[in-house]
Amino acid sequence: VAASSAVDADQLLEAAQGGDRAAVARLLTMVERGGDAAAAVDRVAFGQSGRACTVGLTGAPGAGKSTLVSGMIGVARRAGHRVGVLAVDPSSPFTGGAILGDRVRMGDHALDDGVFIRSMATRGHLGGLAVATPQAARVLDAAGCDRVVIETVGVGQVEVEVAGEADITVVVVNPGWGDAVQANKAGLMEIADLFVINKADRTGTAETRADLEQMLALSQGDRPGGGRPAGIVTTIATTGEGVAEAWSAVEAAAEDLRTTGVLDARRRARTEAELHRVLGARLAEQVADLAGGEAFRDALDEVQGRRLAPWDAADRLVRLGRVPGDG
Ligand SMILES: Nc1nc2c(ncn2[C@@H]2O[C@H](COP(=O)(O)OP(=O)(O)OP(=O)(O)O)[C@@H](O)[C@H]2O)c(=O)[nH]1
Ligand SMILES: [Mg+2]
Repeated sequence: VAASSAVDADQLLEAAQGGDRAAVARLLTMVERGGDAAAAVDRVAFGQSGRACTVGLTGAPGAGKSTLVSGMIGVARRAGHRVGVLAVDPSSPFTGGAILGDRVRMGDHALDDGVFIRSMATRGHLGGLAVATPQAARVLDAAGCDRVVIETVGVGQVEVEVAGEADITVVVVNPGWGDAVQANKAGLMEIADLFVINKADRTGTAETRADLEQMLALSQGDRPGGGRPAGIVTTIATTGEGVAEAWSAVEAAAEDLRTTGVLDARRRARTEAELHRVLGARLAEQVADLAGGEAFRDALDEVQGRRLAPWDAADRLVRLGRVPGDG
C-alpha cells in the first residue's frame, strides 16, 4: 500500500504543479485520510514546499472571515499571486454547504485556475486538524500556490492554534466583539499579527478599536518569536471596503517578519512542534494497531488474571510492535 501511494503521490503532485485541480483535490484527500497515504504525499510535497506565505485567519463564528477571505483572494490575484484556501470550519461557505453567504463571489473564484479552495475534513484522522493542516498547506504550496490562507473558527483551542501557526495570523473581530469571545480573548491577543475589525458598517467600531489598542499596549512584546505589536484595520467585507488595505497590511506584516528574522524563528519553532505532533500521531497509530491485535488480547487475559502487571504487559506489546529493521 505504501509503495503504490508513493507512486501516486509523485504523479499527482506533478499533475498538480501542471495545473490539474483534480490532482490537488486527490492529494488533499490523501492527507485527510492520514496514515501511509498522508505520509506518502508529505514525502513528495515537503521538499518542494516552503515558498508560500501562509496566512492564518481566525475569529468568532459569523465574524465575516469567509467573506473577507473571498475579497482578499481577489486582491491577491490582481497582484499576481496564486492562492490556496483551507477552510477548517465545517459550517464555512467554502464547503458549499448550508450557509452559502457569498455564492456569487465564490463562483467567480471557482472558475479561476489560480485559486484553489478546499474545506478540511479531518474526522478520523489521528492527530486531527493539527496534524493534517500543515500537510495540506504544504500540498497547496508545492502545487504552486504562493499564498495559502487557513480559515478557522476561533472557538476551540486547536482551531486557534492551527491559525496561530501560520506565518501571519489575522484575527477577525466585529464591533462589540468583547462579549462574544471573552473566554478566548487572551489567546487571540497572543497570536494576532493583525486585527481586522470587520462589519465596520455597524456601531461600536471606534470603541472596539480603542479597546484593542489598549489591550495591545498592555501585551506589547508578547508575540511568539518577537515581532511588532499587531496592527488594526477596519473592513466592510460585504462591500469590499478596506479589504485591499487589510491584504496590504498582511503583506507588509509578512515582509516585516521576514526582514527581522522573526519569520525564520517562528518556522523553526513550528517545525519542532510539528515533529512532536506527527511522532505522537504515529505512536497513536501503533497503539491502535496493537490494541486491535491478538497479542493485546492475550496480554489482557494475563493482566485480567493478575499474572502480569499492566506496565510489563505494555512493555511486551511495545517490543512486539517493533518490526525488525524498522527502528
Ligand atoms: N453587515 C455586514 N455583514 C457582513 C460583513 N461581512 C460579512 N457579513 C455577513 O456576515 C455573515 C457571515 O459571514 P461569513 O463570511 O460567512 O462569516 P464567517 O466568519 O466565515 O462564518 P463561519 O465560517 O461560519 O464562522 C454573512 O451573512 C455575511 O454576509 C460586513 O462587513 N458587514
Ligand atoms: Mg467561514
